[in-house]
Amino acid sequence: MNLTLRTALCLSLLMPLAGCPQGDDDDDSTDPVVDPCDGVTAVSGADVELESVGAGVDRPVDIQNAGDGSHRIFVVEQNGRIRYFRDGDNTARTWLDIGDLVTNVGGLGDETGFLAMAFHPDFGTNGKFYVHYDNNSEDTVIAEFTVDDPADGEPDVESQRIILEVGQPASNHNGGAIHFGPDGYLYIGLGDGGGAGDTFGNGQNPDTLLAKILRIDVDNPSDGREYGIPGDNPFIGEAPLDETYVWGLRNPWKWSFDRQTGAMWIADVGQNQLEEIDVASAGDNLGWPCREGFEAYDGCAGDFTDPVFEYGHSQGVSITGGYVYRGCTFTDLQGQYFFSDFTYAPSSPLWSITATGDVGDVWEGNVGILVATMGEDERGEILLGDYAAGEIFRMVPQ
Ligand SMILES: [Ca+2]
Repeated sequence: MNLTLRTALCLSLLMPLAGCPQGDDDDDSTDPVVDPCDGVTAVSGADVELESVGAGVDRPVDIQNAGDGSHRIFVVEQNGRIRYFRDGDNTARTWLDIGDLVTNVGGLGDETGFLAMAFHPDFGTNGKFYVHYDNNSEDTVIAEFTVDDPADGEPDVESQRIILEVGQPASNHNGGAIHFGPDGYLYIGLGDGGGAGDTFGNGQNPDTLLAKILRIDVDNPSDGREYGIPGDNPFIGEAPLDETYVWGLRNPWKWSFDRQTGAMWIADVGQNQLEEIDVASAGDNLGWPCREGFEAYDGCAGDFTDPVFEYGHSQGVSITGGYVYRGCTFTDLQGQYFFSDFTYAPSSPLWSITATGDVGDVWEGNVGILVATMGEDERGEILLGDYAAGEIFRMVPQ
């Protein structure tokens, strides 16, 4: 399971080092009381290996932290539960079970079920978190739950407030990850609805919530909806749907924000040939199905934003997007985007690229597990979930 560090990454000036490994160059006026890197030994030039956080979870498809200082690691199980590991304790505990609300998941490769969760930025005080699942009709649901005692309690299933429902024409390409941005808005990634080659014509259709990253305000419902529209969303007054933030996606199973820069990194799962990584901004059209990766797919025309990276199906089959490393431990991995692919062959990859898609001086390793999701702990250390074995791992120095 050990990986080989090929060479250390020299950071460009565009991606300054996170403050935490050095510990003294943050803006003190906005620092939390406790430095999250206190007690962590930073290393440079170390090889990476994976260390088990805990096992005994079933089909992990999302890994999140609550950002509340508890250092708990929460795991979404595809069949409808949220489990968690307490800091330093490898016992998987059940936190929420919404299996009755979530469609029954079939065999390997089934894209339905409980897909993702996101903690409200004020979870520590308001106990609110958000989930993305496919209901018993296999339609998309985004819902809010509340736990009365965020530090120690368990949420009540009855606390559900459904925020958004979107009809799904097929069982695949349901999207996945949801995250709060640094602006406090909730972003939701949805796929093109399914089939193959954009069967339902949603990729370039501005009049559907599918095939997009949506941006909504869950704290201020308005206009008869369970959410509000941020006033600076890019298509207000232009496109039919004010929720649209980025469009032209095929299936953004995993995407994330760089916790330092706020950049949006999207891993868009490909059709039969190419997997792509995009760094997207408000209003970007990523081109599906006119384009896939840097190449023409349907060949239709438009004003499209190119990805930063693509790879072919000789190297993987379905990209599992990850996170830009901003942890406390590896000083020389700062700013690298780590990702994987849902396959064992030709390897079970853990790869990284730089912010500009450079693969010259980055990690490339075979971790030997089936990675459907990655995550970050509260310190920004990168986590990986083994879908097949139900175990969660952390990247640590060898
Ligand atoms: Ca679908």
